[in-house]
Amino acid sequence: MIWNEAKECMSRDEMTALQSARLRKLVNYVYHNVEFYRKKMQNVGLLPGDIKGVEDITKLPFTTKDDLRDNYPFGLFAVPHSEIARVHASSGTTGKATVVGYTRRDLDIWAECVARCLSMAGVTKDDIIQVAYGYGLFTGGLGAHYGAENIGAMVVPMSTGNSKKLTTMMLDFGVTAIACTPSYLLHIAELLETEGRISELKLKRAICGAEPWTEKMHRDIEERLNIKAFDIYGLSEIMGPGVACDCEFHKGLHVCEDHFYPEIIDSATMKPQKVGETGELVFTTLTKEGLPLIRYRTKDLTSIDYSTCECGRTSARISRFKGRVDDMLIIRGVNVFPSQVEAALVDIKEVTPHYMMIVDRVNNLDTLEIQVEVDNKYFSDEIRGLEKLTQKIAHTITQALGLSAKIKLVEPQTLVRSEGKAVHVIDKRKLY
Ligand code: DLL
Repeated sequence: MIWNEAKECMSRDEMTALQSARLRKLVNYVYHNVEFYRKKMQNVGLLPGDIKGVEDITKLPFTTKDDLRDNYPFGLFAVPHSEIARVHASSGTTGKATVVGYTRRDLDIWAECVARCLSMAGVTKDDIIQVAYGYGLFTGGLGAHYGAENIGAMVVPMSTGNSKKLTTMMLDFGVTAIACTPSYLLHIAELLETEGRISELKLKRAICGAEPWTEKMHRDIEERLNIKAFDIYGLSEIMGPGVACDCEFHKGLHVCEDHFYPEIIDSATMKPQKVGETGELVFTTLTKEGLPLIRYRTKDLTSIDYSTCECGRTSARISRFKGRVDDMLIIRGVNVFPSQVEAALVDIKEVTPHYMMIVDRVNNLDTLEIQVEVDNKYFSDEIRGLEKLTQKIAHTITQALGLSAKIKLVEPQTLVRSEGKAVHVIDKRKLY
Protein backbone atom coordinates (compact mmCIF):
# COMPACT_ATOMS: atom_id res chain seq x y z
CA MET A 1 0.00 0.00 0.00
CA ILE A 2 1.21 3.47 -0.79
CA TRP A 3 1.50 5.41 2.45
CA ASN A 4 -0.53 8.42 1.50
CA GLU A 5 -2.10 8.03 -1.91
CA ALA A 6 -4.45 10.98 -1.40
CA LYS A 7 -1.53 13.38 -1.01
CA GLU A 8 0.91 11.84 -3.45
CA CYS A 9 -1.42 11.33 -6.41
CA MET A 10 -3.26 14.66 -6.67
CA SER A 11 -3.79 16.24 -10.07
CA ARG A 12 -1.48 19.18 -10.79
CA ASP A 13 -4.41 21.59 -10.48
CA GLU A 14 -5.40 20.17 -7.10
CA MET A 15 -1.81 20.39 -5.89
CA THR A 16 -1.42 23.98 -7.10
CA ALA A 17 -4.67 24.97 -5.38
CA LEU A 18 -3.53 23.36 -2.12
CA GLN A 19 -0.09 24.95 -2.33
CA SER A 20 -1.59 28.37 -3.10
CA ALA A 21 -3.96 28.20 -0.14
CA ARG A 22 -1.11 27.16 2.14
CA LEU A 23 1.20 29.85 0.75
CA ARG A 24 -1.38 32.58 1.42
CA LYS A 25 -1.72 31.35 4.99
CA LEU A 26 2.05 31.11 5.42
CA VAL A 27 2.74 34.63 4.15
CA ASN A 28 0.16 36.03 6.51
CA TYR A 29 1.64 33.93 9.33
CA VAL A 30 5.25 35.03 8.86
CA TYR A 31 4.24 38.66 8.34
CA HIS A 32 2.62 38.70 11.75
CA ASN A 33 5.01 36.42 13.62
CA VAL A 34 8.53 36.90 12.22
CA GLU A 35 9.94 40.40 12.31
CA PHE A 36 12.63 39.47 9.78
CA TYR A 37 10.01 38.64 7.13
CA ARG A 38 7.75 41.55 8.00
CA LYS A 39 10.67 43.95 7.48
CA LYS A 40 11.78 42.23 4.28
CA MET A 41 8.27 42.48 2.86
CA GLN A 42 7.84 46.07 3.99
CA ASN A 43 11.15 46.96 2.34
CA VAL A 44 9.71 46.00 -1.04
CA GLY A 45 6.23 47.36 -0.28
CA LEU A 46 4.62 43.93 -0.13
CA LEU A 47 1.57 43.09 1.97
CA PRO A 48 0.36 39.54 2.68
CA GLY A 49 -2.73 40.12 0.54
CA ASP A 50 -0.49 40.71 -2.51
CA ILE A 51 0.31 37.01 -2.61
CA LYS A 52 -2.71 35.34 -4.15
CA GLY A 53 -1.11 32.01 -4.98
CA VAL A 54 2.09 30.23 -6.01
CA GLU A 55 2.16 32.27 -9.23
CA ASP A 56 3.10 35.26 -7.02
CA ILE A 57 5.90 33.50 -5.15
CA THR A 58 8.64 35.28 -7.09
CA LYS A 59 7.52 38.56 -5.52
CA LEU A 60 8.69 37.26 -2.14
CA PRO A 61 12.26 37.72 -0.89
CA PHE A 62 14.75 34.85 -0.67
CA THR A 63 16.13 33.47 2.60
CA THR A 64 19.72 32.24 2.97
CA LYS A 65 21.83 30.35 5.47
CA ASP A 66 23.44 33.68 6.36
CA ASP A 67 20.01 35.01 7.39
CA LEU A 68 19.73 32.12 9.83
CA ARG A 69 23.24 32.78 11.09
CA ASP A 70 22.58 36.51 11.48
CA ASN A 71 19.50 35.70 13.56
CA TYR A 72 21.25 33.02 15.63
CA PRO A 73 19.98 31.18 17.53
CA PHE A 74 16.19 31.63 17.53
CA GLY A 75 15.61 34.94 15.73
CA LEU A 76 13.61 33.46 12.85
CA PHE A 77 11.37 31.28 15.00
CA ALA A 78 7.71 32.16 14.59
CA VAL A 79 6.54 30.84 17.96
CA PRO A 80 7.67 31.37 21.56
CA HIS A 81 10.09 28.82 23.07
CA SER A 82 7.25 27.24 24.99
CA GLU A 83 5.81 26.02 21.67
CA ILE A 84 9.10 24.56 20.41
CA ALA A 85 9.26 20.84 21.09
CA ARG A 86 12.76 20.17 19.74
CA VAL A 87 15.74 21.85 18.11
CA HIS A 88 18.37 20.49 15.77
CA ALA A 89 21.42 22.24 14.35
CA SER A 90 23.87 22.00 11.49
CA SER A 91 26.95 23.95 10.51
CA GLY A 92 26.72 27.57 9.58
CA THR A 93 29.05 29.27 7.14
CA THR A 94 31.37 30.80 9.73
CA GLY A 95 31.27 28.47 12.63
CA LYS A 96 27.97 29.48 14.23
CA ALA A 97 25.48 26.66 14.02
CA THR A 98 22.27 26.96 12.06
CA VAL A 99 19.59 26.23 14.64
CA VAL A 100 16.21 24.90 13.58
CA GLY A 101 13.13 24.48 15.76
CA TYR A 102 10.01 22.34 15.48
CA THR A 103 6.61 22.56 17.12
CA ARG A 104 4.83 19.33 18.09
CA ARG A 105 2.84 19.57 14.84
CA ASP A 106 6.03 20.13 12.80
CA LEU A 107 7.45 16.94 14.28
CA ASP A 108 4.29 15.02 13.35
CA ILE A 109 4.43 16.28 9.77
CA TRP A 110 8.14 15.45 9.60
CA ALA A 111 7.44 11.90 10.74
CA GLU A 112 4.72 11.63 8.11
CA CYS A 113 6.99 12.89 5.32
CA VAL A 114 9.76 10.46 6.28
CA ALA A 115 7.18 7.69 6.49
CA ARG A 116 6.07 8.51 2.94
CA CYS A 117 9.69 8.34 1.80
CA LEU A 118 10.36 5.05 3.53
CA SER A 119 7.15 3.66 2.04
CA MET A 120 8.37 4.71 -1.40
CA ALA A 121 11.40 2.58 -0.66
CA GLY A 122 9.10 -0.31 0.23
CA VAL A 123 9.54 -0.22 4.02
CA THR A 124 6.51 -1.63 5.88
CA LYS A 125 5.59 -2.46 9.47
CA ASP A 126 7.08 -5.89 8.94
CA ASP A 127 10.56 -4.45 8.51
CA ILE A 128 13.33 -4.34 11.07
CA ILE A 129 15.18 -1.13 10.27
CA GLN A 130 18.55 0.00 11.56
CA VAL A 131 18.87 3.76 11.67
CA ALA A 132 22.56 4.46 11.29
CA TYR A 133 22.47 8.20 10.73
CA GLY A 134 23.87 10.18 13.65
CA TYR A 135 21.42 10.85 16.49
CA GLY A 136 21.70 14.23 18.16
CA LEU A 137 21.83 17.70 16.71
CA PHE A 138 22.03 16.23 13.19
CA THR A 139 18.54 15.65 11.82
CA GLY A 140 19.33 12.29 10.20
CA GLY A 141 18.98 9.91 13.16
CA LEU A 142 15.85 11.17 14.90
CA GLY A 143 14.27 12.17 11.58
CA ALA A 144 14.54 8.67 10.10
CA HIS A 145 13.70 7.11 13.47
CA TYR A 146 10.28 8.73 13.92
CA GLY A 147 9.41 8.19 10.26
CA ALA A 148 10.11 4.47 10.60
CA GLU A 149 8.15 4.30 13.88
CA ASN A 150 5.27 6.07 12.15
CA ILE A 151 5.09 3.20 9.66
CA GLY A 152 5.16 0.74 12.51
CA ALA A 153 8.48 -0.83 11.58
CA MET A 154 10.72 -2.19 14.32
CA VAL A 155 13.43 0.42 14.75
CA VAL A 156 16.99 -0.29 15.86
CA PRO A 157 18.46 3.13 16.75
CA MET A 158 22.12 2.38 15.98
CA SER A 159 23.38 5.92 15.31
CA THR A 160 26.94 6.03 13.93
CA GLY A 161 30.32 5.01 15.21
CA ASN A 162 30.24 1.31 15.96
CA SER A 163 30.35 -0.59 12.71
CA LYS A 164 31.21 -3.94 14.27
CA LYS A 165 28.18 -3.78 16.56
CA LEU A 166 26.07 -2.68 13.61
CA THR A 167 27.03 -5.68 11.45
CA THR A 168 26.63 -8.09 14.37
CA MET A 169 23.12 -6.83 15.11
CA MET A 170 22.28 -6.70 11.43
CA LEU A 171 22.98 -10.42 11.21
CA ASP A 172 21.66 -11.46 14.65
CA PHE A 173 18.41 -9.48 14.43
CA GLY A 174 17.75 -10.29 10.77
CA VAL A 175 17.64 -6.59 9.88
CA THR A 176 15.72 -6.02 6.63
CA ALA A 177 16.29 -2.28 6.05
CA ILE A 178 18.95 0.27 6.86
CA ALA A 179 19.01 4.06 6.78
CA CYS A 180 22.50 5.59 6.59
CA THR A 181 24.80 7.58 4.32
CA PRO A 182 25.73 5.77 1.09
CA SER A 183 29.46 5.93 1.80
CA TYR A 184 28.92 4.36 5.22
CA LEU A 185 26.86 1.58 3.68
CA LEU A 186 29.72 0.77 1.31
CA HIS A 187 32.00 0.60 4.31
CA ILE A 188 29.56 -1.82 5.98
CA ALA A 189 29.47 -3.88 2.77
CA GLU A 190 33.25 -4.14 2.85
CA LEU A 191 33.24 -5.30 6.46
CA LEU A 192 30.67 -7.97 5.70
CA GLU A 193 32.57 -9.07 2.59
CA THR A 194 35.76 -9.39 4.62
CA GLU A 195 33.93 -11.54 7.13
CA GLY A 196 32.39 -13.54 4.27
CA ARG A 197 28.89 -13.08 5.69
CA ILE A 198 27.00 -11.33 2.90
CA SER A 199 24.99 -14.47 2.13
CA GLU A 200 23.62 -14.56 5.70
CA LEU A 201 22.03 -11.10 5.38
CA LYS A 202 18.26 -10.62 5.48
CA LEU A 203 18.75 -7.02 4.32
CA LYS A 204 16.45 -6.01 1.45
CA ARG A 205 16.63 -2.24 1.17
CA ALA A 206 18.65 0.82 2.12
CA ILE A 207 17.52 4.41 2.36
CA CYS A 208 20.61 6.50 1.79
CA GLY A 209 21.17 10.23 1.72
CA ALA A 210 22.68 13.24 3.48
CA GLU A 211 25.52 13.40 0.95
CA PRO A 212 25.91 13.29 -2.84
CA TRP A 213 26.26 9.90 -4.50
CA THR A 214 26.28 8.71 -8.08
CA GLU A 215 24.32 6.14 -10.10
CA LYS A 216 27.44 3.98 -10.13
CA MET A 217 27.71 4.03 -6.34
CA HIS A 218 24.00 3.21 -6.17
CA ARG A 219 24.46 0.14 -8.40
CA ASP A 220 27.55 -0.90 -6.48
CA ILE A 221 25.64 -0.86 -3.17
CA GLU A 222 22.78 -2.84 -4.70
CA GLU A 223 25.03 -5.46 -6.25
CA ARG A 224 27.42 -5.95 -3.36
CA LEU A 225 24.68 -6.29 -0.75
CA ASN A 226 22.05 -7.76 -3.04
CA ILE A 227 19.50 -5.14 -1.99
CA LYS A 228 17.50 -2.22 -3.40
CA ALA A 229 18.89 1.22 -2.54
CA PHE A 230 16.89 4.46 -2.44
CA ASP A 231 17.96 8.09 -2.43
CA ILE A 232 16.50 10.26 0.34
CA TYR A 233 17.07 14.02 0.42
CA GLY A 234 16.53 16.77 2.90
CA LEU A 235 18.15 19.60 4.77
CA SER A 236 17.80 20.72 8.34
CA GLU A 237 16.66 24.24 7.50
CA ILE A 238 13.65 22.88 5.64
CA MET A 239 13.01 19.92 7.95
CA GLY A 240 15.67 17.20 7.78
CA PRO A 241 15.51 13.93 5.83
CA GLY A 242 12.21 13.31 4.08
CA VAL A 243 11.85 16.37 1.87
CA ALA A 244 12.14 14.05 -1.16
CA CYS A 245 12.90 10.42 -1.96
CA ASP A 246 13.05 8.21 -5.03
CA CYS A 247 10.68 5.34 -5.71
CA GLU A 248 11.35 1.91 -7.23
CA PHE A 249 11.67 3.45 -10.72
CA HIS A 250 14.56 5.72 -9.69
CA LYS A 251 13.57 8.46 -12.12
CA GLY A 252 14.07 11.37 -9.74
CA LEU A 253 13.15 12.08 -6.13
CA HIS A 254 9.47 12.73 -5.33
CA VAL A 255 9.14 15.97 -3.38
CA CYS A 256 6.63 16.16 -0.50
CA GLU A 257 5.16 19.08 -2.41
CA ASP A 258 2.15 19.62 -0.21
CA HIS A 259 4.59 20.73 2.52
CA PHE A 260 7.57 22.10 0.58
CA TYR A 261 7.13 24.24 -2.52
CA PRO A 262 10.11 23.76 -4.85
CA GLU A 263 11.53 26.26 -7.34
CA ILE A 264 14.61 26.01 -9.51
CA ILE A 265 16.45 29.28 -10.07
CA ASP A 266 19.51 30.48 -11.91
CA SER A 267 21.75 31.45 -8.99
CA ALA A 268 23.42 34.20 -10.97
CA THR A 269 20.26 36.02 -12.09
CA MET A 270 17.97 34.65 -9.35
CA LYS A 271 15.31 34.14 -12.02
CA PRO A 272 13.33 30.90 -12.39
CA GLN A 273 14.85 28.27 -14.69
CA LYS A 274 12.77 26.60 -17.37
CA VAL A 275 11.28 23.26 -16.33
CA GLY A 276 13.95 20.58 -16.85
CA GLU A 277 16.89 22.98 -16.70
CA THR A 278 19.48 22.59 -13.97
CA GLY A 279 19.64 25.28 -11.34
CA GLU A 280 19.59 25.98 -7.62
CA LEU A 281 16.81 24.39 -5.64
CA VAL A 282 14.76 26.78 -3.53
CA PHE A 283 12.12 25.70 -1.01
CA THR A 284 9.26 27.41 0.74
CA THR A 285 7.93 25.52 3.75
CA LEU A 286 4.14 25.55 3.33
CA THR A 287 3.06 24.17 6.70
CA LYS A 288 5.88 24.69 9.20
CA GLU A 289 5.05 26.54 12.41
CA GLY A 290 8.34 26.69 14.34
CA LEU A 291 10.71 27.89 11.66
CA PRO A 292 8.76 28.69 8.50
CA LEU A 293 11.09 29.68 5.65
CA ILE A 294 10.25 31.54 2.49
CA ARG A 295 12.21 30.83 -0.68
CA TYR A 296 15.14 29.26 1.14
CA ARG A 297 18.15 28.89 -1.15
CA THR A 298 19.44 25.34 -0.63
CA LYS A 299 22.51 25.87 -2.87
CA ASP A 300 21.88 22.35 -4.20
CA LEU A 301 21.89 21.95 -7.97
CA THR A 302 19.17 19.87 -9.62
CA SER A 303 16.34 20.01 -12.16
CA ILE A 304 12.61 19.36 -11.83
CA ASP A 305 10.09 17.20 -13.66
CA TYR A 306 6.31 17.53 -13.20
CA SER A 307 5.25 14.54 -15.29
CA THR A 308 3.49 11.62 -13.62
CA CYS A 309 5.93 8.92 -12.58
CA GLU A 310 5.64 5.29 -13.66
CA CYS A 311 4.82 4.49 -10.02
CA GLY A 312 1.62 6.55 -10.29
CA ARG A 313 2.71 9.39 -8.04
CA THR A 314 2.07 12.83 -9.50
CA SER A 315 4.39 14.74 -7.17
CA ALA A 316 7.18 16.79 -8.75
CA ARG A 317 10.49 14.95 -9.03
CA ILE A 318 13.95 16.45 -8.63
CA SER A 319 16.89 14.77 -10.31
CA ARG A 320 19.85 13.26 -8.46
CA PHE A 321 21.94 16.16 -7.18
CA LYS A 322 24.56 17.61 -9.50
CA GLY A 323 26.58 19.43 -6.86
CA ARG A 324 26.30 22.65 -4.90
CA VAL A 325 26.58 26.31 -5.70
CA ASP A 326 28.75 27.08 -2.67
CA ASP A 327 31.83 25.52 -1.12
CA MET A 328 30.12 23.43 1.53
CA LEU A 329 31.73 20.02 1.95
CA ILE A 330 29.97 17.04 3.44
CA ILE A 331 32.50 14.99 5.42
CA ARG A 332 31.22 11.87 7.20
CA GLY A 333 27.76 13.38 6.89
CA VAL A 334 28.80 16.61 8.62
CA ASN A 335 28.48 19.87 6.69
CA VAL A 336 31.75 21.73 6.70
CA PHE A 337 32.62 25.14 5.29
CA PRO A 338 36.28 26.10 4.74
CA SER A 339 35.40 29.43 6.37
CA GLN A 340 34.78 27.57 9.65
CA VAL A 341 38.36 26.28 9.60
CA GLU A 342 39.61 29.75 8.82
CA ALA A 343 37.59 31.24 11.69
CA ALA A 344 38.93 28.60 14.09
CA LEU A 345 42.55 29.13 13.04
CA VAL A 346 42.37 32.90 13.38
CA ASP A 347 42.12 32.48 17.13
CA ILE A 348 45.38 30.53 17.34
CA LYS A 349 48.22 33.03 17.42
CA GLU A 350 50.94 30.54 16.46
CA VAL A 351 49.56 29.83 12.98
CA THR A 352 49.66 31.82 9.76
CA PRO A 353 46.45 32.27 7.69
CA HIS A 354 47.64 29.61 5.24
CA TYR A 355 45.91 26.26 5.42
CA MET A 356 44.79 23.48 3.13
CA MET A 357 42.04 20.94 3.74
CA ILE A 358 42.62 17.58 2.12
CA VAL A 359 39.54 15.41 1.99
CA ASP A 360 39.79 11.78 0.96
CA ARG A 361 37.86 8.55 1.26
CA VAL A 362 39.65 5.53 2.69
CA ASN A 363 37.72 2.26 3.00
CA ASN A 364 34.63 4.30 2.19
CA LEU A 365 35.10 6.50 5.23
CA ASP A 366 35.82 10.17 4.70
CA THR A 367 39.08 11.52 6.07
CA LEU A 368 40.07 15.13 6.64
CA GLU A 369 43.63 16.36 6.94
CA ILE A 370 44.30 20.03 7.56
CA GLN A 371 47.75 21.29 6.72
CA VAL A 372 48.61 24.49 8.55
CA GLU A 373 51.64 26.70 8.08
CA VAL A 374 53.33 27.66 11.34
CA ASP A 375 56.33 29.73 12.20
CA ASN A 376 59.75 28.19 11.47
CA LYS A 377 60.68 28.28 15.11
CA TYR A 378 58.34 25.36 15.83
CA PHE A 379 60.45 23.18 13.59
CA SER A 380 63.71 24.15 15.25
CA ASP A 381 62.14 23.73 18.70
CA GLU A 382 62.23 20.46 20.49
CA ILE A 383 59.60 18.07 19.11
CA ARG A 384 57.31 18.57 22.10
CA GLY A 385 56.45 22.13 21.02
CA LEU A 386 55.26 20.87 17.65
CA GLU A 387 53.23 18.08 19.20
CA LYS A 388 51.58 20.39 21.70
CA LEU A 389 50.62 22.87 19.00
CA THR A 390 49.25 20.07 16.80
CA GLN A 391 47.05 18.90 19.66
CA LYS A 392 45.87 22.42 20.39
CA ILE A 393 44.87 22.96 16.75
CA ALA A 394 43.23 19.53 16.54
CA HIS A 395 41.15 20.32 19.62
CA THR A 396 40.09 23.74 18.29
CA ILE A 397 39.13 22.23 14.93
CA THR A 398 37.10 19.43 16.52
CA GLN A 399 35.23 21.99 18.60
CA ALA A 400 34.60 24.21 15.59
CA LEU A 401 33.57 21.55 13.06
CA GLY A 402 32.10 18.84 15.25
CA LEU A 403 34.42 16.52 13.37
CA SER A 404 37.95 15.36 14.09
CA ALA A 405 40.72 16.08 11.61
CA LYS A 406 44.32 15.02 11.25
CA ILE A 407 46.45 18.14 11.67
CA LYS A 408 49.74 18.41 9.84
CA LEU A 409 51.93 21.41 10.60
CA VAL A 410 54.06 22.58 7.71
CA GLU A 411 56.83 25.15 7.35
CA PRO A 412 56.15 28.66 6.00
CA GLN A 413 55.74 28.91 2.22
CA THR A 414 54.97 25.18 1.86
CA LEU A 415 51.38 25.56 0.73
CA VAL A 416 50.79 26.65 -2.85
CA ARG A 417 49.69 30.27 -3.16
CA SER A 418 46.92 30.88 -5.62
CA GLU A 419 46.95 33.83 -7.96
CA GLY A 420 43.21 34.00 -8.17
CA LYS A 421 40.63 32.92 -5.62
CA ALA A 422 42.44 31.21 -2.77
CA VAL A 423 42.20 27.43 -2.89
CA HIS A 424 41.77 25.88 0.54
CA VAL A 425 40.35 22.48 -0.36
CA ILE A 426 41.64 19.46 -2.21
CA ASP A 427 38.82 16.94 -2.40
CA LYS A 428 40.33 13.66 -3.53
CA ARG A 429 37.12 11.70 -3.04
CA LYS A 430 36.16 10.27 -6.34
CA LEU A 431 32.42 10.19 -6.70
CA TYR A 432 32.28 7.21 -8.96
O1 DLL B 1 21.75 15.95 5.56
C1 DLL B 1 19.42 15.77 6.20
C2 DLL B 1 19.41 14.34 5.78
C3 DLL B 1 19.69 13.36 6.71
C4 DLL B 1 19.07 13.99 4.47
C5 DLL B 1 19.64 12.02 6.32
C6 DLL B 1 19.01 12.66 4.10
C7 DLL B 1 19.29 11.69 5.03
P1 DLL B 1 21.90 18.77 6.53
O2 DLL B 1 22.92 18.25 7.46
O3 DLL B 1 21.29 20.10 6.80
O4 DLL B 1 20.69 17.79 6.42
O5 DLL B 1 22.57 18.78 5.09
C8 DLL B 1 21.80 19.15 3.97
O6 DLL B 1 23.09 17.67 2.55
O7 DLL B 1 21.68 20.69 1.27
C9 DLL B 1 22.63 18.59 0.42
O8 DLL B 1 23.73 19.36 0.01
C10 DLL B 1 23.11 17.34 1.16
N1 DLL B 1 22.22 16.19 0.92
C11 DLL B 1 21.26 15.70 1.71
N2 DLL B 1 20.67 14.63 1.14
C12 DLL B 1 21.27 14.44 -0.06
C13 DLL B 1 21.11 13.51 -1.14
C14 DLL B 1 20.75 16.47 6.01
N3 DLL B 1 20.24 12.53 -1.10
C15 DLL B 1 22.63 19.03 2.71
N4 DLL B 1 21.91 13.68 -2.23
C16 DLL B 1 21.83 19.31 1.49
C17 DLL B 1 22.81 14.67 -2.29
C18 DLL B 1 22.26 15.45 -0.20
N5 DLL B 1 23.02 15.57 -1.31
